[in-house]
Amino acid sequence: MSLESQGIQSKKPKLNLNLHENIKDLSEFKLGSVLQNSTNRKVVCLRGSFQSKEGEAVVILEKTAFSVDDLTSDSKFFCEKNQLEKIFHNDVYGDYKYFPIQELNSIKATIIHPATEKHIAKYSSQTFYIIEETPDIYFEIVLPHITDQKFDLQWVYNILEHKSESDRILVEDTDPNNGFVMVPDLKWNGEIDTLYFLAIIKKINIKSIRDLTSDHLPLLKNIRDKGIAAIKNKYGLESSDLRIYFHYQPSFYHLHVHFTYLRHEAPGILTERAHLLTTVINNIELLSDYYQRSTIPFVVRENDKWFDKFVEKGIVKRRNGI
Ligand code: G7M
Repeated sequence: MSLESQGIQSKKPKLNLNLHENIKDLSEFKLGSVLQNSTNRKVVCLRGSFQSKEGEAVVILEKTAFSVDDLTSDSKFFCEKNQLEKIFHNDVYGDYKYFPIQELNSIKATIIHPATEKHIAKYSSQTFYIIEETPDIYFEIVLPHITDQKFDLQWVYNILEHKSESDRILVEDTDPNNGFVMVPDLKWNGEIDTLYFLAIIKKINIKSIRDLTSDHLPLLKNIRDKGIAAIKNKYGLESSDLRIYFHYQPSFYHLHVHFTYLRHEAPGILTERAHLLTTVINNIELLSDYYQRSTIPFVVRENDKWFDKFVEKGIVKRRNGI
């Protein structure tokens, strides 16, 4: 049964759907402002627009990690086509700029167009606060916000219905209760060193870990076992090489699990956001309604729409001018 026939409609605006079909370079991108420049992660997030295209755009450029596979002694990293430009040398120390050939020198680009205010807020640098979310806060503030905001899940349904990314599916289980689709995360550049998959469940009524009970143990164990087996089969990694986790809060409310390479420090793995799948399973096995009874901390940004509600209720205090 299609998601439309279950009454779930696309909320996507019908604008400019062809940008991603034809774009070859960024010459038509008109930069408005730099939303964020992370010198640590080597990511820059830009706001702007495309000439003759309606709506705003967010462009994220990321210098990618080295791949060990490219670093063999006969690799193109060490050939004469690459330019080495000396800045200075002093005794045994030399400081250079190195310009490897184009194929070794790509930048990962993510383009969001048309971008909404939510996208722009998400990629802007902001002040963060921790909220200790009790079940009462969840029902009073968080759940109504999730319901009101009508998060656009069209890209998720496109994956589940094989309308997009179907050629990227690593593993799929079509069972209506315990099934899921596993695809490379949008952020992954395909290098094994930064391996990153996303398992998206087939069922449509589980928003986040808050909804999980012992009824969902078969689903969670199925994702764990089949996801690990698929990664082992294709990439030769063991379960002990993987960090498998949920985000709380997630950025979209249709349950999904992150599978990343343990040695890759993916964004969103800090303790205030990541919940290991095995810990979640263990907690539910100990107490079926663990996630309905728990206080679950999460981080909120000052520019998020719901931030003011937490301030109004006295749950968090705005830091003045800091
Ligand atoms: O924080 P949260 O648990 O909601 O993580 C959502 C994940 O979905 C992030 O890691 C995103 O990079 C990933 N993601 C977002 N979009 C829009 C897409 C998409 O269109 N395709 C894929 N494969 N991953 C996405």
